[in-house]
Amino acid sequence: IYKWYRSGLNRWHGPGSTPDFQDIIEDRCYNYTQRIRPDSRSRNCQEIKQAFMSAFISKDPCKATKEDYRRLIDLADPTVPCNKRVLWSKTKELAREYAKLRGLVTLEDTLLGFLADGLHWCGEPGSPDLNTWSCPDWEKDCRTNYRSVFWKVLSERFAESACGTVQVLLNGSLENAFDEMSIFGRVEAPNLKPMVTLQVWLVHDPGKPPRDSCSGSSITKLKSILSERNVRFICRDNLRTRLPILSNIRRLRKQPCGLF
Ligand code: N1C
Repeated sequence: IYKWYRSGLNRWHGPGSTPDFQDIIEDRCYNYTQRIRPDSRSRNCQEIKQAFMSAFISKDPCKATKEDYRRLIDLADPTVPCNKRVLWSKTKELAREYAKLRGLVTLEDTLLGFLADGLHWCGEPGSPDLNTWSCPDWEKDCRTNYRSVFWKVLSERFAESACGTVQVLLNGSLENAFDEMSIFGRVEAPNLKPMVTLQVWLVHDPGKPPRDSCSGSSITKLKSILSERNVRFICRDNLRTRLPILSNIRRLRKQPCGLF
């Protein structure tokens, strides 16, 4: 019976739920609401944790819907300013450093983004527990898994409610800095509001020659998606910085032509 049980829980190709998921959510929630953003102190962390758990516990891990997260999102709707948003694709650490230095915000600066950052979670029909053996992988198992749907819903809301100038850091050390299949490509860029300006920063590793540029085909594709939506577009490339961890951020900040 144990063997059967284990093989059932082990059938997905992605990492299993993060151990102590519930405790991490709770700790992060108190940390965020009391220390990081004390203006959000009125949020009820117990209720938020319960809403998160009941979104996916005992459910088929491949049948996540937006609806499943509705209650959680209602409880923790972000209040970050609409004109200070930073998006990213394959440049997460750098984007966060950049946002911090410029007083801007990424999705991980909102309560829900902060709670779920770097975690994995999924349940199992008929079980009150998280599956810590494996969770569905986006490519190999199913796209409608609870983690993907979560980031999709959050990213969509973050992008569609943005205003003014939105910045995005893309990775110019890749062949296609703009990846149509990424969350930025599928969800965020196509949901920006007309009249928003998207400022693209194409950054690349100083140790390597850039592989993509503002005039390359992937960025041209992005430009056309945006122009259909009446989103204004500015692109700057040849910005050298270490990816993904930025060790020389302070030095770059002092350079007049650098990203900072
Ligand atoms: O698929 P991506 O990047 O283009 O998604 C990034 C894009 C950002 O602008 C964020 O606003 O979408 C948002 N976002 C997150 O904030 C986030 N935090 C953690 C999307 N995904 C996020 N994750 C996880 O990293 C999630 O599991 C997702 O699949 C990856 C995104 O990686 P990417 O391809 O570099």
